[in-house]
Amino acid sequence: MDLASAYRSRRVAIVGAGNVGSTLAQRIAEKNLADVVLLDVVEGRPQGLALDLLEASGLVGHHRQIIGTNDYADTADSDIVVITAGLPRKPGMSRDDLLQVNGKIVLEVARQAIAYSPQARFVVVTNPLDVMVYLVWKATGLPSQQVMGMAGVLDSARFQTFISLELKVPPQDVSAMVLGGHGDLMVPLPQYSTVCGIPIPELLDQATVERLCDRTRHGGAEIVGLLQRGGAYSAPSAAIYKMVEAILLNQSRILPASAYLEGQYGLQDLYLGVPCRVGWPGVEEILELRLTDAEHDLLQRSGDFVKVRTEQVLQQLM
Ligand code: TXD
Repeated sequence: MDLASAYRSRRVAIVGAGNVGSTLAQRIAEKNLADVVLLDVVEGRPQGLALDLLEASGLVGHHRQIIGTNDYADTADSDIVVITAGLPRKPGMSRDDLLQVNGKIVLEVARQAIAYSPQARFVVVTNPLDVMVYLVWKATGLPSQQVMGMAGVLDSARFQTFISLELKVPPQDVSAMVLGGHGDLMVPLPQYSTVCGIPIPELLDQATVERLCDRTRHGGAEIVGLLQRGGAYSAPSAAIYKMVEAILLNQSRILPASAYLEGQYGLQDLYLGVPCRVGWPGVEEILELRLTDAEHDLLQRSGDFVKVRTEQVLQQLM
């Protein structure tokens, strides 16, 4: 690497300047993590959002470049491409209703973005998440470790919140783990979810644990139902930020991410939420936890569900 590129600012391209994308741009700039390029198909929207964010920079005290654009050439040489482009769920819609329409969008986005940033790491956010990550991996032709999906960090943060509310302890004292596909079949893991190291089944009765797991599984729908227009974006953008930071700062953090499985957990050739070590290479390692038979079965069901849909959309779109 030459000196100029070693010292150039880190750059994150965010494709999809909607609620999640624009909130993520704000978090990245305000925490001084990287320069941001915000891209959308809608003309004026990313430019307007970028200018608005830039005009706040003196007030909040950062010096990051924020560009809004409709042109992929402006995303050139990004270190990370985050894909949030697509349509969100409407009330009553499942994440899978979005399969076809968002599949076409993420394929197009991935093909354009990789042409300008061939070395980038890709973090996919668009729903239905695990299937979309697979499409992006295929479309970019990158090694699978450089392409991952964000969902588990958000689902775990929701579980963490519900545990903290139930036990009246600060959320920072709670560490929660949720695996599986980003959908109703996700697999919260109570015995790997702790308060200062104490597994929650030691602190809560089984019915309460089950209630919190259930609320976590439907955490996205709960917000969609309340908002009526659009979905969650504050916690999602904070969760993406955590992954982007882990990659850019090469933190080797253990985070649940949608990663490509080649036999781990007995699953093959699909993207699914599992605990990963995340750093500059992307997914450095997949951790295989010991699961109960019931959890193992749930993870298999979640994997089967994702795999069928992945194969279906691959046939239709590729
Ligand atoms: O945990 C997770 N993975 C998720 C996923 C958490 C929250 C949101 N989740 C999904 O992310 C959600 O179901 C959607 O599929 C995406 C984006 O959610 P957001 O709430 O930000 O949706 P918006 O506000 O509708 O923004 C989508 C933007 C919007 O500005 C469109 O104009 C743009 O995407 N869009 C495109 N940009 C570029 N290129 C193309 N082709 C395109 N099509 C739409």
